[in-house]
Amino acid sequence: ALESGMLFPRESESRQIRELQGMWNFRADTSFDRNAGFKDKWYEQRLEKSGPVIRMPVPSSYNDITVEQDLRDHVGWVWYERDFFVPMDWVQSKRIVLRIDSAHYYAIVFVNGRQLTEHEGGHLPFEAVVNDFVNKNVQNRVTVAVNNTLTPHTIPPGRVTIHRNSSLYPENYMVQDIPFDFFNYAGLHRKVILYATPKTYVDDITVVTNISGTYGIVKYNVSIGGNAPFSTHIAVVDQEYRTIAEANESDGELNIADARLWWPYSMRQDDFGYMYELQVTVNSSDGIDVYRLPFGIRTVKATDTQLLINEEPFYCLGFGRHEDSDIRGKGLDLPLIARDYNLLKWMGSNCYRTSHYPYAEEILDEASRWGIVIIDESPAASIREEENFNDKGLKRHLVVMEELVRRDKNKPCVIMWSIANQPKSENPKSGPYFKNVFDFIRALDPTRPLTFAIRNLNPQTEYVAQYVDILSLNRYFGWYFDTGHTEVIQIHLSNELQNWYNKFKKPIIVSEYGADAIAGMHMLPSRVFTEDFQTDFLMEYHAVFDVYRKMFLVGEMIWNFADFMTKQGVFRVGGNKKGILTRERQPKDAAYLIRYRYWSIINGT
Ligand code: GCB
Repeated sequence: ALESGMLFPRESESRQIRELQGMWNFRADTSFDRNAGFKDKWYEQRLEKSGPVIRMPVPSSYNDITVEQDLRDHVGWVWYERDFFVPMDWVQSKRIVLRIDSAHYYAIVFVNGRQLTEHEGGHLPFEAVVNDFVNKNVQNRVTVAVNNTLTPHTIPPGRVTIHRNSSLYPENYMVQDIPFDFFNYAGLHRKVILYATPKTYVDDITVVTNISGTYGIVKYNVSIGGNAPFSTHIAVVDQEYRTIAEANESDGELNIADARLWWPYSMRQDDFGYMYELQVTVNSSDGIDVYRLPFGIRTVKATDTQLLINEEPFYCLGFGRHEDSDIRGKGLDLPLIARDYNLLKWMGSNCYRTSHYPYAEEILDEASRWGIVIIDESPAASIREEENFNDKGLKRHLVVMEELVRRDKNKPCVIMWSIANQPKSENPKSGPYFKNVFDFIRALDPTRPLTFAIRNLNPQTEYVAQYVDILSLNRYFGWYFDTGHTEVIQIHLSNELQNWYNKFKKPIIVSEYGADAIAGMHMLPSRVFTEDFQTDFLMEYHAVFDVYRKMFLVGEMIWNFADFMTKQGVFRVGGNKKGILTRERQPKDAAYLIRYRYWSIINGT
């Protein structure tokens, strides 16, 4: 089990934050064995003493910042470094933490030349206390080595091939093969933060809510870190800053009279995304620590035909998405986040899946406020090879699930966990492997339904679907099958929905369906890759959805919200073009179709 909490750093009267964003020094290790940085101890002195450095913005992927193909396609370690200062009063009395919100894929962190911590896996945060590492009166140096290498036992899996045939390839020629359809962007993708708390502090909070009549029931558990004896005070505060319930126990239940529930905006256009705060105060000889956790009161349940939020049926009008944009790759970008939510709302989308990895907390916290529902997916994309299904990979998968639940458990927008995308679930080995993952996550969080995105077309040879609460099907009739033939989509899709429902008797979300369209390309009658075809294609699916959403279909998600970058390949013209928006977030024709459809369904017209 994980040793501590991972509360999102929030400022309060007892907590201070210094963000270490900006231009860092950067050097890719292009040495023959990709190991010069460790052999020559680049972290022991300034990085520029080791050789030439360039300037690199944090947060951002490093791949598309320069004009060098070598850096875009680099495999192995890169090194980041910058100076920072620690406020004097922090050094005297505070617990000082260095936190990295995402470093893809493997990271080792040094402070003033000494190793502070290491972490495996992008997309999820890690942190360490730095009090014993920092200097009081002079500047400090943080050095982060990040390695993007994926193996058959990383989550997600991948493989590095070294070509040995020196008559065809340069010596030690390395390429990274990735089995998933998005570019393996790397680097310090999200914030690097230095923050301070009292030495006895709020370490973790878990909130689980329920509804009884007009009451909201708030079960909470607080864990405290540090050594001093302490007392706690818990308060539920509403959006007008009124305290509406209080307690002194660190573990308990509070009843909220006339509770305002957290609703998706599509279900309550006048009262959505309502957030309370659990204000936790710890009082000890180390001082007072205050942490305010935003939460919402809501329930989620799957029946055998429906997905219920607050006991009312919810229908997902959504998308698969990516953290992806021009230049910054997967780098956190607030203007982009805001633009995306404005576009989602413009189209009437009430829901999306964080395909194919956990998104930044800044993104999810906006979803909670916008009343948009999230299916929170793990980074386990494309576990498809024989050698992925073994104990090493499984162990890693469980750690990732635990880190994901620890980070996102209190977010009201998250209504479901997606354990994986498109594993080879027709391989008998996937059965026991995934049973482990499902059992594990159900024990961690019994309050949310579970799913994974299914590529297998045959429910008769399916080994994992039996463990889910909701079936998520990724389907490409008319695109990867019967390419260009929109006229067969309806037959294929209805058969498919019936077959899967009949076998498993569980609600279904079509979690992917979509067609590439090059923005601006038109042909009538339509052909693949035109905007016309994308629109025709979607309409065929919608005709079927409109029949089954009155039965057991609980959601539809277009692949994809926006065009995104992939590895190079003969099927990918400058990336995957299945977006109904361009990568620059401007609409293709299909966006207007979706806007009309989603809002008509929301408004019941
Ligand atoms: C899928 C994958 C997604 C791909 C998509 C496609 O099934 O889940 O990652 O991008 O198909 O466009 O091929």
